[in-house]
Amino acid sequence: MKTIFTEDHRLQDGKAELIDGKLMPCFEMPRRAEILIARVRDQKLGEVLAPEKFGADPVLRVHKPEFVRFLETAWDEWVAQHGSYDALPLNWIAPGMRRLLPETIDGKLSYFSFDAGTPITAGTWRAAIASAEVAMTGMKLVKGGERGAFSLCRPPGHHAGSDFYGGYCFFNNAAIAAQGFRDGGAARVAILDVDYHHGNGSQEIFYKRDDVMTISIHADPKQEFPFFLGHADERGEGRGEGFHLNLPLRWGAAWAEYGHALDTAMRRLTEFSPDVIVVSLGVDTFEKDPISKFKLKHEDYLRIGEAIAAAGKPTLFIMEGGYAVEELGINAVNVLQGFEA
Ligand code: SP5
Ligand code: ZN
Repeated sequence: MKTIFTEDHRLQDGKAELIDGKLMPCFEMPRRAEILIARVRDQKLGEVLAPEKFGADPVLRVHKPEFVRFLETAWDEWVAQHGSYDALPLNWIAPGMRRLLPETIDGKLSYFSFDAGTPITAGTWRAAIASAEVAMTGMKLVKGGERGAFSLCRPPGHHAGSDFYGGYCFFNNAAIAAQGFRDGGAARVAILDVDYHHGNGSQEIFYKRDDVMTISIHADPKQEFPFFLGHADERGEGRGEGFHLNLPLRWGAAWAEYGHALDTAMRRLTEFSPDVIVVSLGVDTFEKDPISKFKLKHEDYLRIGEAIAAAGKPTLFIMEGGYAVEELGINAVNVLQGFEA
């Protein structure tokens, strides 16, 4: 299958994130994409294409204009206030407080974010737009008749919601592509999220809708980031009720548990009968992932790809997480090769 990739991902190169009570080098680093594209080339997965230009228009189909405007100017506002180093928020809203947009950059960062793991840098805006363009170019390929395509997105997207960023994500690439399919004439789109972390942004964006189903298999939010969404009883709201599925697994889950959840996910997906599948492809479920606690092995990723292929739908793979950097390429490309087998 074809891969969409751009070097512009390097423009997001954060220095540090707050994790385990310490400022540590960012786990979400440019080397991740280098390893991924190297594996795609080594394995001769297929042609590698540069993204087309789409600008901010498709981003504005799922994100609020004030949020998009904020990300465009956040770095400059931060530099004017503090100087030229990465921007991180320091505090967030608590129950009983009022969600009013502050005037100053520190307040705006707090307003539009949900963690201190996602630094805004000089290149964040351009990298995030480029990542969305990688997703949209993959969307166009699949819409144009490709059975599968791999959008090698970086930075990732599935934690970003309609008006917030966090979890290393700025724009929700999978949601942007899913909306792109809808706008291009698809009646029903399913987002299948296999990243270790719950796809809270994707769920938030589509929760009240029945045209884009979200299904996520992830570490139980009772134990794991992002903690406040992704519980099994969340099934959608209004027209969306019954069109959103969460399959949380406990820390330590290995293929036995994972494969069972994937069967459940694919059964519900198939019943929905989408025109197209968007896969939020995180491989931080790997046994050696440094920030995660599932136990998947290299060969399990082939099984994930095969299970997705069995649905028999055109499928767009959107890269999300995975931090065992040196083995990232093996796991992600195994999913794609399992799909193609
Ligand atoms: C796209 C994606 O995978 N984002 C993940 C964001 C995770 N943020 C930090 C989670 C912290 C979990 N605790 C780490 C323990 C390591 N010792
Ligand atoms: Zn993740």
